[in-house]
Amino acid sequence: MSLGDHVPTLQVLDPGGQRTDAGALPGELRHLRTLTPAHLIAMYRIMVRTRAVDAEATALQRRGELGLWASCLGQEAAQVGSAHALAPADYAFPSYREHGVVLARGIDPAAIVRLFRGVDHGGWDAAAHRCHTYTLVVGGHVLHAVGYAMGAVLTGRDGTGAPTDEAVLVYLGDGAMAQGHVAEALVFAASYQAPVVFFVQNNGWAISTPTRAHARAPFARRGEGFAIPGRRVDGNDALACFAATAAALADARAGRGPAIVEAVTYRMAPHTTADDPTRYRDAAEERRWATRDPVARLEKHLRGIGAVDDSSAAQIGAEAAEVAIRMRDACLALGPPQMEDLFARVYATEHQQVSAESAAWASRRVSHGAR
Ligand SMILES: Cc1ncc(C[n+]2csc(CCOP(=O)(O)OP(=O)(O)O)c2C)c(N)n1
Ligand SMILES: [Mg+2]
Repeated sequence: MSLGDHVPTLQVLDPGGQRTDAGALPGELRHLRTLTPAHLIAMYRIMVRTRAVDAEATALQRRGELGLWASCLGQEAAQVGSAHALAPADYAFPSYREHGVVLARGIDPAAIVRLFRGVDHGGWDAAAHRCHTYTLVVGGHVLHAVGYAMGAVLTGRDGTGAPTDEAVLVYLGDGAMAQGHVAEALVFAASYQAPVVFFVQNNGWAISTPTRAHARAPFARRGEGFAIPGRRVDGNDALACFAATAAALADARAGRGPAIVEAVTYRMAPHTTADDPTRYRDAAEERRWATRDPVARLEKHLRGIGAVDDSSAAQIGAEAAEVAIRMRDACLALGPPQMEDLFARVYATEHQQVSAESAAWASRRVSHGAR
């Protein structure tokens, strides 16, 4: 028996950038009405920047300046559209390819490359930006996000015990949804009615494992047994991602508990720079998704409503290129990773296990004949 793939999908912009509002619920329409052309241009600007930063970081990795890079190419609408729904006091928990979310939170992209160069465990001040640092343990941060949301309710607004209206937005992938600890996170979120929205970017793949291999029903329905409502959206449509996330976050802030938003999108790039997708997926699939490009879709819409023209689009592109160049220059100004530093900065104070690992690394290094 199959639960099928038939759940309603919210699409606000069709691939040609025309407004359809297909499947929009009243709450979502209300949030869409709050968007001015200036909001849409702000979203578009961050999406274009994200793409430029992503391409530059990929080039830096190819030149040996970064150890690894996880591209978000094709997922800019899912990330920037949803992050646009965050209020300043809300808290975001990205996984490891949410560069669009990080930029939307006002974090300098030069901070992101610090992690991928191996000079930092994080790169930015999570509390100041209300955006947690990246987690590479798949789904590990989903428990942290739920715990944080439970804590926000327990300690109240600014720790005063007064009711809080802070919500948490946690980003996870289709593959992460198969992790046991993510199921535990759903149990706790539902039991405590924690103010947390699970934003699942279903990009079709968990490295080389296709989504269909481990998910027999849409992720929008995964919450049913936990009593967590779910919603599926076109993940290449920034406005659909905004509207569904804004409605879910508003419910969470109002004490109506957690929700799942499944954004159906596609990872246009390799899993990371260490991956070769030609070994496991079809070029025709990539070509099909290229016709649904999320940045082009929002741009078509903006041109259609007269909010962007050739000259302003070129200016936004030039600004994005400058941001990427500044990130490259900042990266090249960083020295090589210092392993001793990395061990020293795991905990604020010395820790027995880390000290043992540091000593083991040092003796291995000597046995390999390093300086
Ligand atoms: C606990 C754990 N298991 C395995 C891995 C190796 N790994 C890294 S990313 C990944 C796939 C994750 O896929 P998904 O959740 O769909 O996210 P995406 O990479 O597609 O954004 C795996 C298996 C890991 N980092 N952590
Ligand atoms: Mg995936």
